[in-house]
Amino acid sequence: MIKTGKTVDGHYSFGLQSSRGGKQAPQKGMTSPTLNISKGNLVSIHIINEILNGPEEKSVHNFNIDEFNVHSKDLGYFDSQSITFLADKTGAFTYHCTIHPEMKGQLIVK
Ligand SMILES: [Cu+2]
Repeated sequence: MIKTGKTVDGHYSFGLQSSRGGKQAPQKGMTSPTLNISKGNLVSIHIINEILNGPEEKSVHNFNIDEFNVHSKDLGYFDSQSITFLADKTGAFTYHCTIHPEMKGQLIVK
């Protein structure tokens, strides 16, 4: 499960959320995690946008991995979407939000 968040310096980033549930305080200082998966796996990613919209700042995000044709819709506050794709090639790929160029991380398929 991937959620949106902010880094210490206030930029947007992606973060991981455990699927165990329970209360989690909003985390400051997230950095977009590197996702490691094995080739041939069917990968299911659940994306949720947990950044509240500010008056001057529409917090809308999306999630994309171009090489695997993964493209979420634009997610408003607390919108979520699940995307499943087959990791059918190895390498290092970038996942990113098209709205915020600083929101990106790496997907490693081995
Ligand atoms: Cu974004």
